[in-house]
Amino acid sequence: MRYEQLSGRFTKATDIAEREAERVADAFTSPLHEPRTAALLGMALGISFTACFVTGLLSHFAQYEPSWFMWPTRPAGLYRVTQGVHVLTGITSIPLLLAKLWSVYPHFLSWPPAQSVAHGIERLALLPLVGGSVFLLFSGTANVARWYPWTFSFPRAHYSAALITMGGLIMHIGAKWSLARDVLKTREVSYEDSELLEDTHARRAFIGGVAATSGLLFLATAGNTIGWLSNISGLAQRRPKDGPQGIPVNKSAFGAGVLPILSDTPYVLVIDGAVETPLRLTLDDLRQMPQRSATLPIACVEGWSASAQWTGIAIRDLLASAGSEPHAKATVTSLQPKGGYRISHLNAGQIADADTLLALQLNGEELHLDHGWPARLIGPNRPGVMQTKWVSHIEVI
Ligand code: HEM
Ligand code: HEM
Ligand SMILES: Nc1nc2c(c(=O)[nH]1)N[C@H]1C(S)=C(S)[C@@H](COP(=O)(O)O)O[C@H]1N2
Ligand SMILES: [Mo]
Repeated sequence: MRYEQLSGRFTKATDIAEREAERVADAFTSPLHEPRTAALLGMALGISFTACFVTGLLSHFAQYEPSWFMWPTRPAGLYRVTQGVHVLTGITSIPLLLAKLWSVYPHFLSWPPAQSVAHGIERLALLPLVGGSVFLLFSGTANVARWYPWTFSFPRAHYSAALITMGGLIMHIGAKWSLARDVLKTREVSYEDSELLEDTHARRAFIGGVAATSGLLFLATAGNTIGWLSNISGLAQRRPKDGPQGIPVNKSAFGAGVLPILSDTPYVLVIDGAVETPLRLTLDDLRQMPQRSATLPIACVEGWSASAQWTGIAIRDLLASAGSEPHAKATVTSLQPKGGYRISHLNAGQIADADTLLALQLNGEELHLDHGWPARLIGPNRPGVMQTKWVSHIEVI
């Protein structure tokens, strides 16, 4: 009844949408299951998933640079912002997705599942959309909580799921756009009709509750990267000031297995590859070279970040002293014997930037072992995973 009053005002909704609406009207005894609720939550999800997708793609390109693209070094804090936004929009989407699925679940019970070929295709696209959304939010949350209940490569699976989900989302928007527009532009409050007014209040309370839950999740996680929120951010996995020398530690020297190596063999840095004179430099050699300081954040892919002052030798000076070409690239390797993060790459722009450092000091002190003593890479606008610690080898390409 109520539903018919509303749907009577649809003028531009497609036939399918209208028939579908009539057919399931009986199942929808609550205003929370009406298309207006689904459309409002859908709009919010459309915005948050697009923000997640764009920032996720940036993270992908920063780490796996295609040949036609060079990830820039400026602004120095860009990745800190984009990856912080990625994790925060992802986490705040969880209540939106749950509410949306709850709002539309009577559709899942409708029979037959499709009324026409077009409707069947539209509904098939829900599989990648819903499956992909659940997978993205689950795998992302587990990853930042450092719980890895899988054996596949997280970035690869998460990346593929993002492409599949966005494909499904585009089809879904195509299918629901006109219905969403119609229900959202209808004036919903009718002061003459008390039943309709009650529904409006119920829906507003529901949407308000979902928004408040998302807001709480935001506050509970944003302290990962916003220092003054860290005291109330109960779910933040890292606090910007917690850790040796005031910076969190991702992988400790013990965990990386570098302690025996550092204590058994004297440290040397090897610079070779496309250079005129391969170099072997001791820690004293490095300390005697011209030093430079820069204030740069560590911005982890997991969304936490913290800024510090780093002092060391500009990579470009280091490579120039070995006689490398100005537009070279380089591969940087850690003493760490195994693990995915022991190697990282520097593109030509990163080498050219004077603030890309082989750092020996953090906030005015010799690096802590856990922050990569004796020498670590730190550069502007680089994802944390690429700020390699315990650097022992630079190969110029
Ligand atoms: C992650 C994003 C989204 C997910 C997972 C999602 C999921 C769903 C599902 C499963 C349905 C039920 C469809 C059926 O069974 O036939 C649905 C319906 C709907 N969605 Fe979305 N949706 C999303 C985003 C959007 C967006 C961006 C819009 C805005 C255009 C939107 C508007 C709608 C509308 C209007 C309905 C129809 C509700 C009804 O007839 O009761 N959705 N959505
Ligand atoms: C709770 C939600 C989410 C969290 C916590 C999360 C977390 C993460 C993390 C930690 C990474 C870095 C992976 C790495 O390089 O090791 C990542 C990458 C990425 N995310 Fe998410 N994510 C979430 C939701 C989403 C959603 C909804 C999308 C797309 C719509 C998405 C798309 C991507 C993409 C494309 C990447 C790049 C993967 C790559 O490096 O190849 N994420 N995400
Ligand atoms: N050799 C090595 N370097 C590494 C890592 C690692 O596991 N091994 N972790 C990286 C990651 S994921 C981050 S976020 C930064 C964190 O630096 P920090 O521990 O000094 O804060 O170090 C990076 N450098
Ligand atoms: Mo990281």
